[in-house]
Amino acid sequence: MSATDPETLACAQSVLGDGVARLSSYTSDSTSVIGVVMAKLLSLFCLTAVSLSAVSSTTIAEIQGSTWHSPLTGQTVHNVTGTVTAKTTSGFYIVGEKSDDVRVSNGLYIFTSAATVLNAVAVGDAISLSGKVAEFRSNSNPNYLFLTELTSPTNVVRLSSNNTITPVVLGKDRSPPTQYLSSLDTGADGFLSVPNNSTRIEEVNANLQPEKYGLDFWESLEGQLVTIPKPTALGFQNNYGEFWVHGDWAVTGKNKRGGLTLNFGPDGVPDGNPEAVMLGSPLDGTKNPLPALGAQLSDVTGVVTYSFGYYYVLPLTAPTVVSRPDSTIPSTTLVNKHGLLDLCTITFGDYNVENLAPTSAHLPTVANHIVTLLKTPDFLFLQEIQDNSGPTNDGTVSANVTLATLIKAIADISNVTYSWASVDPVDGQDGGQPGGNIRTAFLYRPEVLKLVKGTAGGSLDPVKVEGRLGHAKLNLNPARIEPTSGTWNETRKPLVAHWQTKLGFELFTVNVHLSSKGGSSSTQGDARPPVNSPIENRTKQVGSVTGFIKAVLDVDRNANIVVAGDFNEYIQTRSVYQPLTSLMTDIDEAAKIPEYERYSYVFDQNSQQLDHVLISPAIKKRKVEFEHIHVNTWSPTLSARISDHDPSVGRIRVC
Ligand SMILES: *[C@@H]1O[C@H](CO)[C@@H](O)[C@H](O)[C@H]1NC(C)=O
Ligand SMILES: *[C@@H]1O[C@H](CO)[C@@H](O)[C@H](O)[C@H]1NC(C)=O
Ligand SMILES: *[C@@H]1O[C@H](CO)[C@@H](O)[C@H](O)[C@H]1NC(C)=O
Ligand SMILES: *[C@@H]1O[C@H](CO)[C@@H](O)[C@H](O)[C@H]1NC(C)=O
Ligand SMILES: *[C@@H]1O[C@H](CO)[C@@H](O)[C@H](O)[C@H]1NC(C)=O
Ligand SMILES: *[C@@H]1O[C@H](CO)[C@@H](O)[C@H](O)[C@H]1NC(C)=O
Ligand SMILES: *[C@@H]1O[C@H](CO)[C@@H](O)[C@H](O)[C@H]1NC(C)=O
Ligand SMILES: CC(=O)N[C@H]1CO[C@H](CO)[C@@H](O)[C@@H]1O
Repeated sequence: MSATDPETLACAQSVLGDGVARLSSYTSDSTSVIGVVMAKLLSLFCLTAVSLSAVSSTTIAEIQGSTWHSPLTGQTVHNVTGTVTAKTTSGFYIVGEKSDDVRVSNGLYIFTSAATVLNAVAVGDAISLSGKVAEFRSNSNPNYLFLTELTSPTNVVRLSSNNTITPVVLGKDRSPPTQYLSSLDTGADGFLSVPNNSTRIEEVNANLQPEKYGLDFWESLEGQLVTIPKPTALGFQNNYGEFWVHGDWAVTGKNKRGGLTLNFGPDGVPDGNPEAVMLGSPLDGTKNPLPALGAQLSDVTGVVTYSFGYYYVLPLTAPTVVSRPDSTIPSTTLVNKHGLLDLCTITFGDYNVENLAPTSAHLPTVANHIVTLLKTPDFLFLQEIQDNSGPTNDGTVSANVTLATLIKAIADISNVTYSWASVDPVDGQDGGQPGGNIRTAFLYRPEVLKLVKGTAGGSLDPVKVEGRLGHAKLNLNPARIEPTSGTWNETRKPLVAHWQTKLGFELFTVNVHLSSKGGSSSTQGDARPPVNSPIENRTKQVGSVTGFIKAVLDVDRNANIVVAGDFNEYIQTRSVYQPLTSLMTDIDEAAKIPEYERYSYVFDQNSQQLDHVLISPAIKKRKVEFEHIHVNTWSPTLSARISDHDPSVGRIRVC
C-alpha cells in the first residue's frame, strides 16, 4: 500500500474529510521531505484502519481455526454471520459458510442467557452479530477440553428468516476415523500406554488431523449440526440419560450383539473406538429412550459439542428405539457329564457377583445364573462376596453366612450343594464398598474336587510354595498371596487353593480382584495418554501373582494352574500383563474365541474385557474350551442387570 493508492486515499478521505485533496497533492510531492514523512504516517494509519475493518467482519471458520484453540481467543469480533441451527436455555448454535479446510468447523456456540437476545433469534434465522471469542471448560476440571464459543453477543441483526439448514450427514459427508483417539497417545499400547498423562492436548494445541484421530475429528465438527443415520446404542444410559452410539458408517471391532469391542488394530496398536459419540439430552426437552447394547434407533440430528470430558451430539429431539436385540441368553454348552470319559475334565465358572450380601435382592438371580446359564460347573471363581452384614460397617469380616445363603439358593433349584473356600480379609483393608469387606471365594463340588489337606491361612499369612521337584505343595491351603505387602494395599489379596480330583490329579487356582480403575481420566480428555488409575498398582499386583505362579512352575513345570477373576484391566494394556503372559496363556486365545466377542463389561463406548482366565502350559497343551455368558451386558435394561460383569465358563483337562 502507498499513500496514493485508491484504498489509502479513500481512507484518508474518510479520516481527514475536506482537507484530503490538499494533503493528497502534498503527499504526491515525493521530492518534499515533509511529503514523504506525511505519506508514511498516513500509510501506517490507514493500513491499521483497513486491517481493523477486516477484523470487523469475521467468519466462523476464522474463529474456529484449524487447531484446538481459536486463534482469536479473547478478541471481540464483529459482523459474524451464520444461520441459527439450534437453541438452548443458555445460548444458541449458528452455522456459517463451509470452509474448504476439513479441519475447520463452521459451527459455533453463542453463549448468552440474555432473554432479549435469546428471544430475538429463531432457528432458521440468518443473523449477524458481534461478541467475544472464548475458550470454555464446563467446570474447573483440568482434564476437560475447551469449547470454542462466542460470549456476550451484541449487535444481533436478523438478516432473513426461515432459511433451510442442511446438516452434515455423518457417514456420507464426513466419517470418523476408527482406531486412534489422539496423535499424542504415543507408545506401543496406544491410548493405553504408560507413562500416562505425559502430554496435554490443550498445551500442545496441535493442528487437527481429523482423518486420522477421533478427538480431532469431533473437534473439527464442534458447533456444527450433524445427522447420525441409523444409530446403534453401544450400552446403557448414564445417570443423565445419555449414551454412546455409532451411526451408519465404517466401524471396527463390531461384535455380534452390535457393540464395539476394544481390541487391537491391524497394526497391533489398541483400538479405542473413536468412531463412537455420546448422545446427550435432547435440546427440545424430550427424553431419550432407554437404550441397551445393540438397540437400533431412528436417525438423530443434533449439534456437536464438548462438555464434562466428552464430545456429544445433542439431538434436536429424542430419537425412538426402532428395534432391540433378542433378550434370550443362551446357556453354556460346556457341562461336565461326569461320565467315565470325563475323569480328566473339570468345568469352572468365573463371576463378579457385585457386592453380594446374604440379604441382597439379586442373590436368588445369581444362584439362578449359576444353575441355568453356567450349568453348575465343578467350581467357581467368585468376586465381590461381602461379609455377613453386607455394607453395614460393624466390624464383621466373616462371609460364611453370605456363602451359605448363596449355596442354599443354588441347591434349592439344582440339587447341587457346593462347598466353599475363602480367607477373611482384615476389616476395612481390601477396598470396595465401605463396610462390605468384599473378597474372592471359591465354590466347589466336593464330589468332584477336594482341597488338598492342609491348614487354611489367616488374613495375614502369606502362601508359600513348597514340595519336592515335580510335586508342588502349599504351606497353607487356601491362603492369600503377599497379604501384608503394600502392593495389595486397599485391594483384595489373591486367594490361592490347591485341589485334588477323585483320580488324584492336582490343580492350583488363583482368584484375583485387582485395584479398580477409579480415578482414571476420560478417554476424550486433555491428558494423553489418558490417566489409567492406579496402573502402577495393577502392574505390581500382576507381578506379585506371577511370582507365585513362577514359584509353582519352578517346582513343577507341568503343574495345572488357572488364574481367573476381575483384573480391572484390558489385556491390550500389555505393559501390565507382560510378566504373567510370558508364563500363562489367555484362555480366550487358547480357546480361539473370536477377538471381537471377548468382552465381559461395557464402559463408555467399549465392549471390553476386565475379567480374564489364564492357564498354565500343561492345561494349554490339552483341549481347552471357553464361553462368555453375556447375561448382564445383554440385559434388556440397566435396571434388570444384576451385576456390571458377565460371567464365563471354561472346560479344561487336568490329565
Ligand atoms: C416462517 O415460516 C413460518 C411457518 O411457515 C411462518 O409462520 C412465518 O411467518 C415465517 N416467517 C417469516 C419471517 O417469513
Ligand atoms: C498417570 O498419571 C497420573 C496423573 O498425572 C500420575 O500421577 C501417574 O504417575 C501416572 N502413571 C503412569 C504410570 O504414568
Ligand atoms: C496431568 O498432569 C498435569 C501436569 O502434571 C496435571 O496438572 C493434571 O492434573 C494431570 N491430569 C490428570 C487427569 O491427572
Ligand atoms: C458362621 O461362623 C460362625 C462363627 O464361626 C458360626 O457360629 C456360624 O454358625 C456360622 N454360620 C454358618 C451359616 O455357617
Ligand atoms: C432334586 O432331586 C430330587 C430327588 O432326586 C428330584 O425329585 C428333583 O426333581 C431334583 N430337583 C432338581 C431341581 O433337579
Ligand atoms: C495404604 O493406603 C493407605 C491409605 O491410602 C495409606 O495411608 C498407606 O500409607 C498405604 N500403605 C502402603 C504400604 O502403601
Ligand atoms: C497404590 O499403591 C500405593 C503403594 O503401594 C498405595 O500406597 C496406594 O494406596 C495404592 N493406591 C490405590 C488406589 O490402591
Ligand atoms: C457490513 C456490516 O454489517 N457492518 C457492520 C459491522 O459491525 C459494525 C459494528 O457492529 C457495524 O457498525 C457495521 O454496520
